[in-house]
Amino acid sequence: MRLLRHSAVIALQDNHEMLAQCLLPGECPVMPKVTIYTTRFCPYCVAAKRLLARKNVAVDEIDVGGQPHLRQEMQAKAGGLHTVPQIWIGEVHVGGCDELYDLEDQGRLDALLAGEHEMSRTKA
Ligand SMILES: N[C@@H](CCC(=O)N[C@@H](CS)C(=O)NCC(=O)O)C(=O)O
Repeated sequence: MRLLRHSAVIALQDNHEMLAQCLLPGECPVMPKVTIYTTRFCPYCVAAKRLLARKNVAVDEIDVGGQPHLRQEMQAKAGGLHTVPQIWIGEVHVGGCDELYDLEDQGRLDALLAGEHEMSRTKA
């Protein structure tokens, strides 16, 4: 739904290249890139990805399993948090799965995904 709305705006600009970019994760010039650090067999990761998929959000997924340098990168970005998932919407660090669902329950997730964020936080 949201993707269609953005696509329509871009199509109105008669810029097919931009429209094509919107179909690739993290390439849309309108919607913020969503990054999620995960491991396999992580139920919280599955639940977080399920919510984002339900909203037709393409994600840039970084599997840190067996990749200590990627887990370190995640931890450094997340202010020391080590659990997966860790989720960013654009520059905004959402936190983990629980925080993502909290945003949804508060009715704030869609705005954040649309790039209309008032939020700036690093959640413990
Ligand atoms: N409250 C967290 C819980 C996340 C969590 O416990 N994830 C597990 C994997 S499913 C984890 O990272 N455990 C510790 C570890 O692997 O270092 C959230 O909602 O994301």
